[in-house]
Amino acid sequence: MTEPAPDAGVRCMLMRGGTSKGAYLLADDLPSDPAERDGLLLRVMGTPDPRQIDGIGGAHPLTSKVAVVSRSADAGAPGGADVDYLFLQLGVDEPAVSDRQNCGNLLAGVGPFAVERGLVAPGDPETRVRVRMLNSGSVATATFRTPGGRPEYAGDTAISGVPGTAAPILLDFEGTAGSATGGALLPTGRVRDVIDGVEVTCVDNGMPVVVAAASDFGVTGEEPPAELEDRLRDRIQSLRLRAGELMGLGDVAAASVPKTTLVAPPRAGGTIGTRTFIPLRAHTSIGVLGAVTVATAVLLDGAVGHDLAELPAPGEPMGIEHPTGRLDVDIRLDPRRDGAGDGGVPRVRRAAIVRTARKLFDGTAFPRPPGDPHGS
Ligand code: NQM
Repeated sequence: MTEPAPDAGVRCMLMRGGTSKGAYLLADDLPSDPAERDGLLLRVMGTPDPRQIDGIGGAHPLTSKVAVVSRSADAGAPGGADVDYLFLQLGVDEPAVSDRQNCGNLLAGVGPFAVERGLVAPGDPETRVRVRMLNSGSVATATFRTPGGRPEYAGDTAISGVPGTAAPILLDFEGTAGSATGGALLPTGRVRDVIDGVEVTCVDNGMPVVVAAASDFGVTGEEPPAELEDRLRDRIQSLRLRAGELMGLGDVAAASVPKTTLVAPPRAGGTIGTRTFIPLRAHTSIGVLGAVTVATAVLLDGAVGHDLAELPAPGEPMGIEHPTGRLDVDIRLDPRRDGAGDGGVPRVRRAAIVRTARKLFDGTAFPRPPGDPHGS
């Protein structure tokens, strides 16, 4: 579309997706030029400003997110997708927009949003939507309730980090290995590396993550996120800058990836304890694909975290403990191995997770005017 008049506003739905919150927009309602689009979105969110007081952002990376959705060109074709989903991570106090990562939490809202906007025909009582995650090219199938052809948000599924309950949304991922790192589950080619004297596993099964033991940072891994953020910021930054190079991501100083997850033995009956940095703010829970990736890592012989984990019985989900509870991930690895590395890397056969999402507001978002000295 052509750039709207500055005060015209843009059609926008605010949704909670999993444990995140973001603005969902149709690609057709946005400028087609990426720089114009990003400038508009920054002004809608109220970035840059630590409080995002003049926009709809929630003053944290987990609430400064955008989903741009459109009908897929190959909708209806065998192996095609129904809708394309571009995830954009917007900075809070920095005027940054990054498309270098997926977001499995916002993904939870994409299916219902696509039905709300008429991009896909709903089923009754449920709808399956194949979503192409444009950030990585991989596809996820979302299955959710649509009784009478309308998305149902109320339900009795609880997810840690969100008060109350809502309707379940099953997310089934395909082809997540090496999402941002050229297709390799272990992008450095090794199951362990040493960075700044600390043993790490650099892994990408949907999200590039550096996995390290909390004990190697002098913490238990049970500390509140804000405390870890203050104590470890400089060490985490140094670690991820070097890891970014080793993972083939180049200079990641201004990028939102790789994330870092400190792992510790589980304390609440789960598989592994985690504290995650995105990339420097501490996550209040853990990202969806972040959790899928960490779960995959701890299944690998020799990976950091493998010896700390209490692995579930075959067929049972893995419980990834985090600061506000636990996220269950169903991961199946194929015992056939391919690629180089320490003994070869198993293939990922299945990764699935249950989330919830909720429509919060639908209407018109009014951006700050362009040319604002604080905006872009
Ligand atoms: O890992 C946070 C989130 C995320 C991303 C982040 C996510 C994922 O919790 O799939 O969902 O890692 O920046 O929304």
